[in-house]
Amino acid sequence: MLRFLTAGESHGPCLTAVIEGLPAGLPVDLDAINQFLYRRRQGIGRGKRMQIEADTVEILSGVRFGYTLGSPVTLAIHNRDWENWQERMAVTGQFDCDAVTAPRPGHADLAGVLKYGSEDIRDILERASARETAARTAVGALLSQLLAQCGITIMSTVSEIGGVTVSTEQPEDDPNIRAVVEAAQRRGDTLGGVFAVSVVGAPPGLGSHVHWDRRLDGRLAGALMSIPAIKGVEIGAGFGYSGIPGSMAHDEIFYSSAKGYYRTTNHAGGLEGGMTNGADIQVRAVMKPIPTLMAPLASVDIISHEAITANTERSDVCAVQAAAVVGEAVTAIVLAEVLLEKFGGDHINDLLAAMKHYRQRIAPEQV
Ligand code: EPS
Repeated sequence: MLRFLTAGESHGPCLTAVIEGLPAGLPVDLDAINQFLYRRRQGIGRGKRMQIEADTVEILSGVRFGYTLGSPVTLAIHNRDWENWQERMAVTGQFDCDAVTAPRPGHADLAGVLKYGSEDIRDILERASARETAARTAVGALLSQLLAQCGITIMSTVSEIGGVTVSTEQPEDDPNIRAVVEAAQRRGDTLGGVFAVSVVGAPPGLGSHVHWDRRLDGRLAGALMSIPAIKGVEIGAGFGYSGIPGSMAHDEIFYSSAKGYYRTTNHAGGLEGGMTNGADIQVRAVMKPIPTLMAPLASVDIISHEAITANTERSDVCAVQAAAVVGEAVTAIVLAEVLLEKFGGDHINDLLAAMKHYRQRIAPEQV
């Protein structure tokens, strides 16, 4: 069983992740993990924090001479900004700074202080911050290396920001997107958007129909919805299914000895009955606009209950391009989980041999 935990506050000393259940013998490419993290820092509308941080990973356990040992892998990303927050985020000593008391609509602030009994919203926002996704991205980056060994690759694209369609020719630096994000910034506003994640090369039969919590569509949707600010996920034709009859909705099945079973459409987004069906997995997610507005919305002070405006602090105007990279990472995590559930193996070669055996069983003509 593959499992992992992340820890760390946004302005604390370090973000960490511990991954348990990785097979031994997996070559680890640290530069590729750092490149994944670099991509997460990019995008139109990212804030000043991303210029401060380098987001490079230190591996503290589980890897020797470039290969996993099968023991827990600990990843650490040191927060460079910690230097500027040591007094406000000290582990020991007495509280001696201004408390944050103006909750932001849309953030974890209000529900968090009520639930955890705090009079300083910082106790909540530090962990609620999307900074945590740096740790999850590092985990996903490592697990995508496991998937690559098994012939599975994951990609993402951003299709829409602030209601504007992203150009397919210049997706990273579309001038129309830059204009709409800069206009939002001038207004003190923020923007959300839509991204898509696709998985190529997954064999049929990952996940299972036999029990609800083994259905891969549910697990993928849950993973994507757990990225801060994600408010909707769809698989394949998704909400579009509402407008088409069954005769047009489902992907007819064909067979040839060269290709095996194949489809000419992929409305299902690669998932049927909670399992991969061998087609590309296609998932889309919508991110709401970031709740930290420089022209803040109405709120209520959590101590005095007087009407005030919400807390403002350094943040992003838009982070949809970063969220797409995180979407790739969480998808890699879930795919690695179901891959290891199906094929297991304490050494990477056991995993590869089990996959080969399975492919021979289900498609003897094609192997
Ligand atoms: C983020 C780091 C944060 C924000 C952003 C994501 O840095 P800071 O709060 O120091 O500016 O840029 O967090 C949020 C949008 C949020 O709502 O918390 C990161 O590393 O991705």
